[in-house]
Amino acid sequence: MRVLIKALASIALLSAFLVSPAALAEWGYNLPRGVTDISHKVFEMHMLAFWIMCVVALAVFGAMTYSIIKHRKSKGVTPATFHESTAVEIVWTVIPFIILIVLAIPAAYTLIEQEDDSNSELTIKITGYQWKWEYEYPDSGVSFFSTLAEESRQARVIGSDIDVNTVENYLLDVDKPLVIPVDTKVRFLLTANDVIHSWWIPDFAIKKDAIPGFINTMWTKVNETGTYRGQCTELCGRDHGFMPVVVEVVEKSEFNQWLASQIESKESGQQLATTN
Ligand SMILES: [Cu+2]
Repeated sequence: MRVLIKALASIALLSAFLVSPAALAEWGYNLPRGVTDISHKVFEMHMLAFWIMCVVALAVFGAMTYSIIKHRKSKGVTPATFHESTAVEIVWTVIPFIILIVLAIPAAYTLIEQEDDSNSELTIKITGYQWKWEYEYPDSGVSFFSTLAEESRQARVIGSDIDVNTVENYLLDVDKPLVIPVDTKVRFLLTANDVIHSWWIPDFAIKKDAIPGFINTMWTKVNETGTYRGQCTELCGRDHGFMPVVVEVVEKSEFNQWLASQIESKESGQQLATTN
């Protein structure tokens, strides 16, 4: 009876997984599909590995369950006494080898592509601080800090009496997001000013450590405009959970306007400083 209950529970669990990838993605437990070609490739590789694992699990646990039920002692089955089987050993070496090759080929191609930041159209320098990000557009001299949004900041204080569930994008919102143009290959130069941080946007499938004294590079080319959110993913001290990453992806013309306005406000600020 117990075996039957266990078998039924396993079937129920498996059928929950045997739904389409789209439904899985909507469910919220799966890897996000993302909005870049790289993120799509990462998602497809993840699904390929997932289905291979499902087949392997089904075959292994199926054979195991069948053997346990069919050859149980209470039925008077006596154990086999053979030892070693070259045929079986060849089969269970060759099958995993083939699976590894099938997984390694797309993984190698995607890894190489992920690291290739050549021919980028825009460069942005990202610096991690305890506990905020600085974004710099070296070609235009624009730079600013991006810190936790005021609503989240107030709600996180102990004794604030603000229900965090009422705060939209709690701990995932900033005062000034990074702005990048859509359909443009953007290269990021990543470093930190104090301890190691890590810059991550799940929808772009990019995440890299920001290390003091080192410049790491990564790149993205986003296919859809929108607001994308991520977090610092390297435990960097007391307020590690309070330095989110927000990226605004806008049309190219809108981006140029935004950049021009940033340059303008920077210049007027400088003028104010000299006249005073
Ligand atoms: Cu950090």
